[in-house]
Amino acid sequence: MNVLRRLDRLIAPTARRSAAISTSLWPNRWMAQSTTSSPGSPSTASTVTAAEVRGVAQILRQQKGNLGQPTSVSHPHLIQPDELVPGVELTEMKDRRTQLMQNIRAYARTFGAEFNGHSSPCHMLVLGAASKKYMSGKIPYVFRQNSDFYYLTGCLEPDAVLLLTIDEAQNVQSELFMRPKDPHAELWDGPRTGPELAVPLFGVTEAHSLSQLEAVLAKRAGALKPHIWFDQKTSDLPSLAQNMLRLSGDQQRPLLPAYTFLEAMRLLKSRAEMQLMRRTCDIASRSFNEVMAESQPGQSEHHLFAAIDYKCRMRNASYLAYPPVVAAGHNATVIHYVANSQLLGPQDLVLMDAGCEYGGYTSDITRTWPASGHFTEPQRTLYDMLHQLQVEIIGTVMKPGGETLDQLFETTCYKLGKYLQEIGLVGKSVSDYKELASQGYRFCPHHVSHYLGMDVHDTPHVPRNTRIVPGMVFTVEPGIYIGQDCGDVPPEFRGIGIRIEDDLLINEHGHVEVLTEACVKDPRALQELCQQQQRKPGASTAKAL
Ligand SMILES: [Mn+2]
Repeated sequence: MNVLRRLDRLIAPTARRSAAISTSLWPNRWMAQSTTSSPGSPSTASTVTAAEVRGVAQILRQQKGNLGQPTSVSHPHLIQPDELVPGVELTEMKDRRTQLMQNIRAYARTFGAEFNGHSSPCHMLVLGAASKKYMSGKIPYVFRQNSDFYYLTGCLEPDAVLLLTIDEAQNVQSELFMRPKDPHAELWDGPRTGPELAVPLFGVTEAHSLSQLEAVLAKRAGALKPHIWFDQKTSDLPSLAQNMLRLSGDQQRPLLPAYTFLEAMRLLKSRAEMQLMRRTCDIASRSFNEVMAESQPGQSEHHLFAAIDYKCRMRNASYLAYPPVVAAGHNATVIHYVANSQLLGPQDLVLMDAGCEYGGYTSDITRTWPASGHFTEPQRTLYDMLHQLQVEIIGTVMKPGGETLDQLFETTCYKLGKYLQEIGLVGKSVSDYKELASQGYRFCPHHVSHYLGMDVHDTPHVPRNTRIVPGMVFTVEPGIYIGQDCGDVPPEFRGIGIRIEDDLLINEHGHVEVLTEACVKDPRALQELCQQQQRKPGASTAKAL
């Protein structure tokens, strides 16, 4: 889309719209939920009894190493005694399932006696796990669980299915459909939890073998006559989608999309999730510092990719959260550069955009630094300007001009245009707010923020004009990219790309926490850090890390 038109669309409405009205674009269901859920507050609807916890602990001891995923008994270095998965207790998983179904029911009730042409007070939600994906033949990609499925179950097995129901009396039942135990398959791929142990491990009401899926779905639907919620488009399991279409036809009920309810819950992090976000951001921050300190001209972008991956994993991250951008010199002007195969030149800036995943939660950092440890004059001018801008934007969060992510973006575009004018990259005659903002957008043609959580671009359907409230985590990532062919910019600035990206949490007290604060970005501190390697004896000849 034309840059100006896009800006026009973005700026004109948000500037006029008050924060209270801006959220009206999001369906009513979001408003209803955002007022009922309270981030960071202790759970009130816990349904796990002490006897249950003791029962689970005993089963885990008996089944040590024989379940389909790590537990506190098999992996005490990763999972605490009360936790189902790293950082999250079973009781929280159960509460999420209950909350989701209550939210759906509350939403439907706002329509009165009839919802979607039916008067049933019952609801059924079906959600599939991710399936295994293959590179070629029998060679699998690394398995990553579907984020929604993991959020609601903590279950790490592929192909499983979750069924949630809420009846007239508001009883929430949860059922899991699991791959059955299979000695031959388990010999190759490792143990499966199986339906029997899924009940105590995941705290569900019932569990079945996957082969019973169709029969059980039909039975529950027949008994409850519920509204049926299923996200067909994002389902990874073709057979489940077929089952659901059949069920929808048999029951004469449309399949209703549930993703907005899940995203509204995932948008606001619980205390446990806040801790996981702090952890994943800290791992990536410290790893970044080491990579920056060790980098030097002559190395390959590829080496820095390997280094950040290695350092994050050594701090117990599962893997990098996305293919990183490691871009030296003018490669940094390509926003999604992922070739990562060029050598670092002596005068190059290096832009690295990388993050890791810890306990299912992602970090997302960008830093730009001089490979040699010394900025050139034009590099330093642009870096100082962008650094100052980024710090100011962080300071604007939850204040006028920063009450939503879109407002942060608008403020960024305007300030960037203004600062570029001050250093002579934008003509002195420009004084109009909109024109300055469009000049800023020309040099930074991407949004300055996205929500962050289990996914890197988390809760993507939550509008970015939603008011920023406690529990939210998002990035602040202004950049400046000047192509080599940018004829109207002084030659010394051409071919420079810089981005500085931090991850922010609004904690339960309403304070802004910069989760990636440990990652060096101050220009003076950055130069000092990057000169460390150069000072070491024998550092004049570049070596691989
Ligand atoms: Mn980002």
